[in-house]
Amino acid sequence: MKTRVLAILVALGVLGFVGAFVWTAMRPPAAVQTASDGNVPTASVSETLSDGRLDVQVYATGNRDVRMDIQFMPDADALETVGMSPDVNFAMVEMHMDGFTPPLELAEAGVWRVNLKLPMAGLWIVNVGFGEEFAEVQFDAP
Ligand SMILES: [Cu+2]
Repeated sequence: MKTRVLAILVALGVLGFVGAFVWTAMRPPAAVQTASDGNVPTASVSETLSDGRLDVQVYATGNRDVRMDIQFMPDADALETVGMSPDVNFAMVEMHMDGFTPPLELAEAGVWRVNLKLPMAGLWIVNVGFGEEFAEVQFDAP
């Protein structure tokens, strides 16, 4: 009698164990967020400069295409940066290759956008700032 109860318990245990595996295999996969869909930044950086706060988001959307959003929120007493566009420079990491400055598109006051195709896929570094002060972020561009 005791053996039979034990056998049933073992059988139930095995059933639960197998069931958990089957459930894992069959349930719908969790949504995977990838940087390449253009909604989640590939890289971003926020820097507090002496005149305000600078936020940069880089979206490497594949095929060497890159979009970059820049926001600058000047402090109330900002003097230097009023009406200025940030300086932007792209360069490759660990490569002796000339950097370049892409054209900036002014979306609204303090908001700029960059759209470009990089000359090469790989690890890039971008500087965004005003004069001596800048934010720097690295990203991998497929
Ligand atoms: Cu290169």
